[in-house]
This record gives sequence, C-alpha cells and structure tokens, in this order.
Amino acid sequence: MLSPQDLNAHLERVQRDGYTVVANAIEPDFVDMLAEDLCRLERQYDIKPAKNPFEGSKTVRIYNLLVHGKLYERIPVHANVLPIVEGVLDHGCLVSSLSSIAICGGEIAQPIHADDQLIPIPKPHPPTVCNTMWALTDFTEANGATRIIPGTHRSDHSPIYGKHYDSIAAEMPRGSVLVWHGSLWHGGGANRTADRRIGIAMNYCAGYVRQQENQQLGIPRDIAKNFSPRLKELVGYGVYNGLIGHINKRSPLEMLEEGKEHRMVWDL
Ligand SMILES: O=C(O)CCC(=O)C(=O)O
Ligand SMILES: [Fe+2]
Repeated sequence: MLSPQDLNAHLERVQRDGYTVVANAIEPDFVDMLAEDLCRLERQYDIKPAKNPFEGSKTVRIYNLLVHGKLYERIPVHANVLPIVEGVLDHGCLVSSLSSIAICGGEIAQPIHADDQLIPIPKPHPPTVCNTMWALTDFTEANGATRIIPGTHRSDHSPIYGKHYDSIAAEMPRGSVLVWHGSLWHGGGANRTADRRIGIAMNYCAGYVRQQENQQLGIPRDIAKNFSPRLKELVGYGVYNGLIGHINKRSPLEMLEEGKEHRMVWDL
C-alpha cells in the first residue's frame, strides 16, 4: 500500500517529469497468473499481431480484458496504482482501455506519440489521460521497455508522427508499473532479444472525456453487474460531478443495481 509520502512523491514526479515508476507494485503471484492467463487467451482466440505501424508487426495485443475473467477486474483498482491516477486526474477518472501488449523478439520501435494527441485541445493542458504500463516481465532497454522523453508533457504540441526523437528506456523490474501523463511523448521500444516483453496497458481518462474502448457497450451488462462498486464507477456507470453520463437524470448504476438510487447534481 502506498504511504501518503510515496503518493506525493509520485504525483510530484508526474507533474515535473511527466511520468513515475512504482517499483514492485504488483504481487508476484498476481503477475504470474496474469502472464499465464494472457497465454491462454492468445491461444484460445488465436490472436495474432495486428501488423500496422502503430501496433507493430511482432506485437500481440489483446483488448477489452475486463470481459475475460475475474483476474482482470483486480487491475483497474489496484491500491498501489489507482491512488496515483486519482491524484493526476481525479476520483471521477475512468477506465479508458485495458489491454495487453507483448512485444516479441525482432519488433522495431513504435513511433513516438502522445496518448492524448487525438484530443484536439491546445497544449499544454491539465491531464485528460493518465496511462499505466504494468511490467509482467522485466522491462529492459534491450527487450523493448517503453521509450519516454521526460518533460514533454509540458510541450505546446504533440510529436510529429514517424519522426525520430531521442528517448530513454523506462527500465523496470517485473511487477513494476510505469505511470504517465497522457501528453508525455513515448512509444514501445524495439525488442532485440529472443524473449517477449509483456505488459498490461491499463489506461485511464478523465471522467469528462470519452473512453478509448467503449466500456459500457463492450462489457456485457451481466459481467459489469458483478464488478465491485468502484470498478462499476471506473468503467463508466458512475456520473461525473453528479451530471455527466446521466440517463434521464438517473445514474447508469441503476441499470446494474436494481432498486438502488444514487444522488445526482439536482439533489444537492
Ligand atoms: O508497449 C509500450 O511500451 C507502449 C505502447 C504505447 O505507448 C501505445 O500503444 O500507446
Ligand atoms: Fe502510447
């Protein structure tokens, strides 16, 4: 569990550098279970690299992980990571997307980009996106650790797609989590080893921003109904500031929890 001092130090780093690394944030047995289950999904659904310049030609990505079992429900709410994201965005933040990214040997570096660059508002701006990368293997410069350019979250523009920029590798041991401001310039690294670099991309956005993966339509209601109360809010069944996301002045939580009423902005 993060101490208040640790939390503050991480928030200061995100503000100053655009990123922070939470070393050994995830329980080793949880890391094992996730790595193993991702292999199962890859086999079961015969998932292959997407083969486009952004997602790579030797990178296996599995999206919408919250439909694939209880194990994944523990990711968005993890106590060593979520408080940092809530500090960067606020408590009304949302799951924007939850996917795995396994970079296989021989993959080239992903183009440097900012995860919020398709949101057309002038930069720099307060964080509207806060993304995290869980290391399920060690992340090294050789195996494709995420490349980052510290401080670029304060730039007045996004990087030019496809252009070379000098960057550093966010190396971290297995079980660690990289957290960054959505405006930070970064990209997946090249993998020059024979082994996979496996990560979980646990991405969040502000409660007033559209989620990248449509969680309310992408997760069957029968699955969302059994989520923890916090996870229900995080996937979008809450209402931001008592207003944004309402249905006929009622919280969408009432779609999952029959008979329960939730306070809205009009009730204050
Ligand atoms: O795989 C990585 O390290 C980063 C991936 C990434 O930044 C993205 O797909 O947006
Ligand atoms: Fe990215």
